[in-house]
Amino acid sequence: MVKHAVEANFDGLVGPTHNYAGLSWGNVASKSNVNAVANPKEAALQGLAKMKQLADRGYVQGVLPPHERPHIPTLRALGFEGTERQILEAVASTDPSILAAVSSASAMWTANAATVSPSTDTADHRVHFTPANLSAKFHRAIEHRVTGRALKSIFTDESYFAHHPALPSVSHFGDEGAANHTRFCSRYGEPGVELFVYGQVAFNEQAPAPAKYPARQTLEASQAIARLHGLSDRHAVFAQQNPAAIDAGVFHNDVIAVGNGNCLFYHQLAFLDEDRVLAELRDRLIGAELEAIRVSSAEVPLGDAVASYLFNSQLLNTPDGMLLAVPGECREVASVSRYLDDLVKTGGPITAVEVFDVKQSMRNGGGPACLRLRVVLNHEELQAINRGVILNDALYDRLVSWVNAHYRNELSQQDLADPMLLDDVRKALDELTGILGLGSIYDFQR
Ligand code: SUG
Repeated sequence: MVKHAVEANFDGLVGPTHNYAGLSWGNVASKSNVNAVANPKEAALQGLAKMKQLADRGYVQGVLPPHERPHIPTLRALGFEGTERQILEAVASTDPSILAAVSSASAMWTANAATVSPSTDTADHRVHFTPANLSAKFHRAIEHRVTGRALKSIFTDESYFAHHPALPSVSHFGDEGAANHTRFCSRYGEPGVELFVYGQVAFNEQAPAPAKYPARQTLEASQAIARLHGLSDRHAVFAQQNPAAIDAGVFHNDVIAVGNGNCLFYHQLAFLDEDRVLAELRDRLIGAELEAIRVSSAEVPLGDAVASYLFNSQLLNTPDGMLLAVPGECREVASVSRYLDDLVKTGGPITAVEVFDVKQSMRNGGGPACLRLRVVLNHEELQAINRGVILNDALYDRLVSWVNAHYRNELSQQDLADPMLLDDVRKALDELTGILGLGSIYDFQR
């Protein structure tokens, strides 16, 4: 019997060290805002406001915690010695780029936290999680251990939830998680088809690949995740991202396509072999016809799609269709704003557009869809999770007060060496694990 299921969205709470370090070559916004002064408090409040707006509309909204940064254990592993204060002084004076990397609040982009397969798709009928190794970028490659701990402390019951370690952390198995993974289905509780999008084939140097920017995800990584999660061929489609799109700044598939239910909203330059992708999805989708909304370059040039993050929107079910939750920047780019006005008039599956202000995150190349990890859960699975992370009015109020008490209004690259920052972060995170009921997930708590 098909069970009723919902899509829960787990947003990353922006961390107290949110800053602009220009760490992500290939991510246009990250590079263009390097050294700008960030406002971590505003960033966290913007993220919480988005979560609250969606929770108020009745969506199940969860919270994933920020990570401990700067991460001293990583600095020790790199040979920095002495007290924590001495380590911070040394790395700031000799290797400020390393300090920036171990200080990034990048765990906020939880679309990269993991790949999640719902229980209706997997061989053992459990929900499967694999934290992404994020091996393409040093500052992100240090996320997966704590991400794994956080996921395990939320999805604890092994009779419902299966947790895999991240894939081997090398470029051959570069994995960026749900940002390159979209699930289609007729209803959430029905078996679905999972689309894995990769940037290059690691074990074939002749295969097409981008020339300018790195492809972060490999086919081999995507296949490994599908194997680990016990997905049969009927439940998986693999598609290569268009290398030209990666070279234009589309570093994850979720910068050029988004799907929900039976709907795929995508740019014509998203996939290397568009016709095959659509045919395979149509073939494997059970109980519904695929609704493919193709945006042409004539309607929205690729550069405008990247600048506005049109496709980094959340696509959510509503009682009478689907809501596209877009970043504010979409209203600042003429072609995109015009496109959105027309979109809701077409009579297609997307019936509403709502704007969300996540500007602080956008300056690092993270839109609304980057900030959330989707987890489809049936009623029993939803009951089984740690409910302390599910946003309600009381938790929202508590988190807003917590941010106001602990976060700074300004953070520059120079501030990262301030030993007080590390103390403040740990104090805040210790309190947060209590608020969310997560137990001891951070290295400093162990
Ligand atoms: O990995 N930016 C992130 C943005 C991730 C967006 N996620 C999705 N598309 N799902 C990245 O490039 C920039 C950090 C800096 O430059 O300070 C950064 O890591």
